[in-house]
Parts: sequence; structure tokens; C-alpha cells
Amino acid sequence: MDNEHNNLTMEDLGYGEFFEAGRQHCGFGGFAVARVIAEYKELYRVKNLKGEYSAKITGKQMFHAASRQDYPATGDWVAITELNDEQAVIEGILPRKTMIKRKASGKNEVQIIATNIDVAFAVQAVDADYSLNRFERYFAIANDGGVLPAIILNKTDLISKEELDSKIIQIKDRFGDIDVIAASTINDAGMDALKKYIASPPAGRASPSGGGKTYCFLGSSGVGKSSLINKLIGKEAIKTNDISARTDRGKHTTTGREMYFLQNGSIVIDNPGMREVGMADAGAGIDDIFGQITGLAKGCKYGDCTHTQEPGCRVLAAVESGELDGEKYRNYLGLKKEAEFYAMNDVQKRKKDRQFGKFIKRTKEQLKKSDRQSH
Ligand SMILES: Nc1nc2c(ncn2[C@@H]2O[C@H](COP(=O)(O)OP(=O)(O)O)[C@@H](O)[C@H]2O)c(=O)[nH]1
Ligand SMILES: [Mg+2]
Ligand SMILES: [Zn+2]
Repeated sequence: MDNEHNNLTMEDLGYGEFFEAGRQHCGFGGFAVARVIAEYKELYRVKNLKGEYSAKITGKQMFHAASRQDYPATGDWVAITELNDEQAVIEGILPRKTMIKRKASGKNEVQIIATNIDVAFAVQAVDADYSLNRFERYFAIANDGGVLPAIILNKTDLISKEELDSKIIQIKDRFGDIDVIAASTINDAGMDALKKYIASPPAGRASPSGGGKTYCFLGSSGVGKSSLINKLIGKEAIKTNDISARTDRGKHTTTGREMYFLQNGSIVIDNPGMREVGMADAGAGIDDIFGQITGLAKGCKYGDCTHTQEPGCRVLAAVESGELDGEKYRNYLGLKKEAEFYAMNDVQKRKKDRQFGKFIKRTKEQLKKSDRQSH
């Protein structure tokens, strides 16, 4: 990417007056700034004009962190200290312009999905579990964080033109002023419209600098968010929830919230899915999938079968024979993955904290050493 964008500016990364003012206000004037472009389990990937770094937060920040919101998130602008060409320490988070967040299931804790977003696409597939109410929840999440929402109706290849027209009319009736893009990554319907939309966002959303705008995709697992982003990037940069994904389970190390820089200068963030919103009102549909799979699972050879790769798996056999719908199975895998991710959070956070502590100790020693050497 750097060879394509030799004249990259901070504005291309989404920087502007708002953040610069925040940087001065917070006393970070003496630090370099970088944007968080991915969140991993134990570290962040940050980018600025000099390059990309693996970065961690300082012990001080951890000590003062009262909640998840005090930790960096994808999209954040952060003040950094460069350790070397590849590593940096995050000193602090610059004030956020907008934020996509939601309550984690059953807890008071708020989870940040992405920050400094200009437009949030509420994505639904027009086939299974389609619901106008769900759009409302996505809009609430967007409005709550100061982000402008827009709609993408995906998988329009699966319905007739009449059905699509009637869905669009329903949307216009209920949410008149919200932009709608009808798309299909299979027959490329709406892809030009989407590209155009992203290249020139609605009035009032252009960043003061006129630079890179940031878009994020909200939607349940399986609606086609990653497929849409791959289309925008122009190559298969992101793994989609294809059925073949079962053979390389466990390779995924990111939370899935990753930022991509498009040729046209815009920035998009993928998102693993909105379990809460997705599951809460998918209701019977989802229960039905889990019910059917639990039933089949009784026939699996192993009691702890994950139904992804095990020999003698009754669920996989059912997918292969067509007894279980492939789309349903993919939905199940996606939802299960999300559920696992959120369930892991607490234990992992503790583990992560210990590791962060060690890293900080090492970093400080390293800094002290180089300090001594330079004097
Ligand atoms: N029929 C149809 N299938 C699609 C379309 N877009 C994506 N898919 C399929 O839907 C599944 C989930 O797609 P993915 O992009 O991983 O969804 P995500 O979980 O929202 O990121 C994959 O099997 C895709 O091939 C589309 O426009 N039409
Ligand atoms: Mg995806
Ligand atoms: Zn199984």
C-alpha cells in the first residue's frame, strides 16, 4: 500500500483539526500520533506516515482505565512513543469524534466496536432473518455515537426484482431519509453505487480536512460484510464465512475489527458481527438453527465435537447430504464464534493484563537502558 501511496498524508488516514486540537489539549504535543488500524488480543496495530507498529498501552494507562472505553479501539488516534521500526507504546488516546459502541451481554460494560467513524452501514441480507426492526437498533447504535447511518441490503440476487422493490418501499416508508444501497456480491448489483457513495459521502459528513472518511459495517454474521469489503478493496483481503473456513479454524487472531484503506482514499472497517443485535431479534430463526444442530449433534462420534472438522461428525454429514441447509450451518458457525469471543473476554482480559504488565516492565527497562546509553 505504501508504494501505491507515496504521498500519503495524515488526512488520508483520517486525521484533521479535531484530533490535532485534542492532541494539544491533552498535552500530547510532544508525541507522534498514529491511528489504530487493528485490535488483536494482546496488542494493537497502529499506523502513521512513518509506517506501521505493533503497540501496547502503558501500565499507567492500564492502572487508570476504569472501563473498556479507556482502552484503545480500532479507529482511535493515539499518541505513541516509538521503540523501534516495528514497536511502539501507546501513551494515550486522543479525544474521539464519534464512537460505535454497545452494551456487552448481561453486563454493564460497554464495548467499543470502532471509533472516529463517519458513516455506519447497517447491513442485512434480504433472505433469512430480515427485519426492519433490526435496522432501528443499528440506527440507535449509530445515532448514539454521533455516526450517520446508511443501509445496505445485501444478497439481492436471492430475491426477485418485485420483492426487492417492495422491501425498498417499506424502508422508505419507515426510514424515509436514510440512504439505501441494494447490493449483491454475487452479481455485483449496487457495487458501483456503493463505491460512489463511499467516494463521496453525504453532505455534512466530509471531514474538515476533506481527507479520508471512515466507514464501518454493522450486521449479523453471515450477511456479507466481509464479502462487500473485499469487493471494495478489489481482492480477497478478508476471509469470509465460507463453508471451507472450517478447515482452518483457529487461525483467526484478530477481533476482526480491522481497517482497510481503499484506492479512492476512503477507509473501511470490518466488524465480526453484532451478536447481541443479531441474536436478540432473530428469535425463533436462530433458536431453530441451534435446536436442529443440537439434535443432530447427539449423533456425533465425539461428545465435545465442534462440528467443524471432526471425523464422524453428524452435523457435517448433514450439511454434505443437504439435510442441513449450508446457509443455516454458516450462520450457526458465525454466531457460535461470536458467542465464544465474548464469553472469553473476562478470563482473557485478566491474562492479557498480566502479559501487558510484563511487557511494560520490559519496555521501561529497555527505555532506561537506551537512555543511559545516550548519555
Ligand atoms: N447469495 C449471496 N451470498 C452472499 C452475498 N454476499 C456474501 N454472500 C455469502 O454469505 C456468506 C457470508 O459472507 P461474509 O462476507 O463472510 O459475511 P459476514 O459474516 O457478514 O462478514 C458467504 O458464504 C458469502 O459467500 C451475496 O450478495 N449473495
Ligand atoms: Mg466477516
Ligand atoms: Zn459434530
